[in-house]
Amino acid sequence: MAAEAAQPIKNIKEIVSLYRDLSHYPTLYSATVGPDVTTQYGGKYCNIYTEWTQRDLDRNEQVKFCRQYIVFHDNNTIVYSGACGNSCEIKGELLSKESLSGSLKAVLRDTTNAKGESTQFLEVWDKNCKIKSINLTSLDKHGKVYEDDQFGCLSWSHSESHLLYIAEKKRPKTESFFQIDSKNLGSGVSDGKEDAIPKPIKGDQFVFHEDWGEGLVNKSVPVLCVMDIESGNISVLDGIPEYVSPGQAFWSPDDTGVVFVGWWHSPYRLGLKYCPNRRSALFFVDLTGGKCEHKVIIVGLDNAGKTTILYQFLMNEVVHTAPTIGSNVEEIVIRNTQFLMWDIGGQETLRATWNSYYSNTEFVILVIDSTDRERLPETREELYKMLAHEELRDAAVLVFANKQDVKNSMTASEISSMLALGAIKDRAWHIQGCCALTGEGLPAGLDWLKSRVTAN
Ligand SMILES: Nc1nc2c(ncn2[C@@H]2O[C@H](COP(=O)(O)OP(=O)(O)OP(=O)(O)O)[C@@H](O)[C@H]2O)c(=O)[nH]1
Ligand SMILES: [Mg+2]
Repeated sequence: MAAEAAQPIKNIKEIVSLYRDLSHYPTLYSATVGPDVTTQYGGKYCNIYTEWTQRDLDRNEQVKFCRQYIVFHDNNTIVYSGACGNSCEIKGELLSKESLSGSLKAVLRDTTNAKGESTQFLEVWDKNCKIKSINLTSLDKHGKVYEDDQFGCLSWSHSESHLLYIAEKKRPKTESFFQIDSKNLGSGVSDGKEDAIPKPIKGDQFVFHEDWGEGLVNKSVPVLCVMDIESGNISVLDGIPEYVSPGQAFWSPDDTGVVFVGWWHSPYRLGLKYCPNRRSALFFVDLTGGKCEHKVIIVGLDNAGKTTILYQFLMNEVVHTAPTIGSNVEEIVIRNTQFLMWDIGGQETLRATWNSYYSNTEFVILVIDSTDRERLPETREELYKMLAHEELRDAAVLVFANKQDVKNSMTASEISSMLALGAIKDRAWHIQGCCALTGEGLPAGLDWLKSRVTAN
């Protein structure tokens, strides 16, 4: 045989026949091992689902088919294994994925509707039937789903209630400058949802959108999409940096977030396929609270101006205050950074409760009535008690020397030395003179907070 093989085949018929024979050998495309099932007699078995591709010379197509196997075992040895039934061709499936327990299967299917337009469906199957079928094209939350190996994915959440996939970002519709009637375009938008259709952008119909090219033509701005299987709701995740294209996403172990690979666009997209050593990194999207918040507590003796300061931050105006019993909490956003600020009542009897606010605190704002010389030692005592507290070990301290508008009030540097702030070496601190009534000095304090967040 070896000696014969060395002879080149010259007869074309023989070559055709050999090629036809060889084309019958399929290539394994994917395999999924199902969960172990214990039978009532104690034996165990599992299913293996496999997908194969094969050249169909008569149709001039690459066809895909599936084959299932069953494996009986006793944990150590295989008792029996064999194919279950015959192979069966798979058509129209762009992606498919079994859930972790093996009880459900998600399929992304491409079909052609009556008008000849391609339509994508996301389907969920169980052992018996198709239990969900969602027309992604008519929902119009995003463009085509990515089915490629580079970016594409179809990931089940551990709870098996959500699916994650990548799709092209939805683009606003465009039309020519000469388009007269922008309505009644018959653009294939079904279901008569006319209320919220955005107006097409005039003159943008030829705008070039750089794509990833090669095998990734028309893949330009991928977005992460999550489908809630129960409700059929689809959400496009935000919070992904604009300078990367996300792909190959999967769920974190507790389903509280999503991990993905992000590929940098710069200097240009084209070339990823044949130049795969492009800049990329792993990213994590936290789905619990959405954005990250920094916890701040505002403390100080009663009448120092804490509540007045909090509402100056929030509304830029002076509110009428009464002594705070308990606390006020507000979310303050400083140039895209969220701070959750807790203003806590400062009366003596309330100070014992301060420590119940300490956990996860990143910043302590200590407000001082700069006119109240007598009680500065009391403030100092409270400050050092706080700094010694374990839960505030990593917290930075911002001191507001408030009521600078009042004549003869102590200056920030006087207060700084009387509080011995210079002795604080284990954390960042800053003192800022201010007047809560006019707001003077408050932005400078906030800038310092923001700068500490960036520094960390
Ligand atoms: N002159 C002057 N008065 C101020 C200033 N800031 C606050 N005040 C006044 O001081 C008083 C006490 O202000 P609050 O903000 O209620 O004080 P607090 O620190 O929240 O007090 P507790 O809730 O009891 O802890 C109010 O009458 C404010 O109008 C300031 O910068 N200058
Ligand atoms: Mg108050």
